[in-house]
Amino acid sequence: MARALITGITGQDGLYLSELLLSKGYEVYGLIRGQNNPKLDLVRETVPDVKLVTGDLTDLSSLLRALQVAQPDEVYNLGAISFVAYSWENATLTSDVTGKGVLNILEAVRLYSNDDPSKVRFYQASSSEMFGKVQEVPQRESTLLWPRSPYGVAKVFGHYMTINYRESYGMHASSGILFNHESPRRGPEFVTRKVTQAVARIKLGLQDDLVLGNLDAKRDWGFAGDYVEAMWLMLQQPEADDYVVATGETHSIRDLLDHAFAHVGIEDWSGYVKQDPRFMRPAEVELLIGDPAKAHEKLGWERKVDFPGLVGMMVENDLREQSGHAGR
Ligand code: NAP
Ligand code: F7E
Repeated sequence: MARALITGITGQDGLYLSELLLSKGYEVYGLIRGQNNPKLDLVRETVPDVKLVTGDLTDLSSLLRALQVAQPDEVYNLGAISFVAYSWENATLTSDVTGKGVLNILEAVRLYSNDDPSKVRFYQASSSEMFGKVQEVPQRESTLLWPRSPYGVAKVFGHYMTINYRESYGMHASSGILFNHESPRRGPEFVTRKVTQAVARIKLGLQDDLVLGNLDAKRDWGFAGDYVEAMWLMLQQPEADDYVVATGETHSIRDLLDHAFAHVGIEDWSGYVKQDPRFMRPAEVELLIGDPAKAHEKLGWERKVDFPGLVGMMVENDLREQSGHAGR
């Protein structure tokens, strides 16, 4: 039975990846941080077969201990401070966790493997935020990186550190440059979930309006359940490599609003949406659109859920969740 250790087990991707690996017969270990993590119950309910080990990406010896307990064949490093807007207010912490945390786990894997590069395969959760002020459209593996936030800068450090461990120690270390991926499990601080939750609440009469920042930014949005399959596929390849995972389509926040409101029968959302500079970013990533050709050709990866399907799935989920509140 293959064994995997996942950092970021309490997050959106950690839950989907756990489900995928369990369905393939893996023994799955999840790294969980904190003395009394508020998401512990969620993980236990969603993926009861995952075994939890305590640890933190900023604490190298806790990572070594977790590796000794899990004895993994594959390590998926999904743990990070992942909210871009928050990263300006907490730049040092973001650098420590999202950047230096990658070095800590790579070093822990190297020490645990006793310099045997065939012992553990490693996945790093890199991000399209590394492209930032994009230097090429669409963005591919070779596109010059130009990050625009402390989060993006920290991810660039982790990306190059992953490549460096592959080149220096022969480690099977792959970096997945994933574009935005969303789901009903997405945190409510991200724009897709903020919109679908608000649309459901407006439809149910629980909320009057929705306050957002920049409506003109464009993102390449896919479904998280599809993207974790690409992570797994990367670690099944004979050679480690870097891959863009994206849909190849881009949509503005306005398009997202069109689809989400239309799903509940509201064609003109202008009276419900307000803008506030509080939600504008000091440096915006205006346009992201990825070229997933390499992932298609080498991994055989294809997305299954399209943009209208994704938005519809999220609105339906939020209508179900919020109708509980409406009934009270
Ligand atoms: P998420 O829902 O925000 O989850 C982040 C996870 O990181 C949580 O489990 C969190 O645990 C954990 N974490 C935070 N600080 C940690 C620390 N000091 N030590 C160990 N774990 C820590 O993120 P996601 O959407 O699932 O994304 C997974 C990964 O992919 C992240 O690295 C993210 O940056 C990257 N990524 C995401 C996207 C996307 O669109 N979703 C795109 C590209 C890359 P707690 O519950 O303890 O806070
Ligand atoms: O913002 C705009 C905002 O916070 C998307 C993370 O998973 O994907 C995610 O990062 C866009 C930006 O995601 C609001 O200015 C407008 O242009 O949903 P987001 P993100 O910053 O793209 C990447 C790939 C990651 O790696 C990250 O970890 O939406 N926007 N108004 C808003 N965004 C938010 N959050 N809230 C608003 O009110």
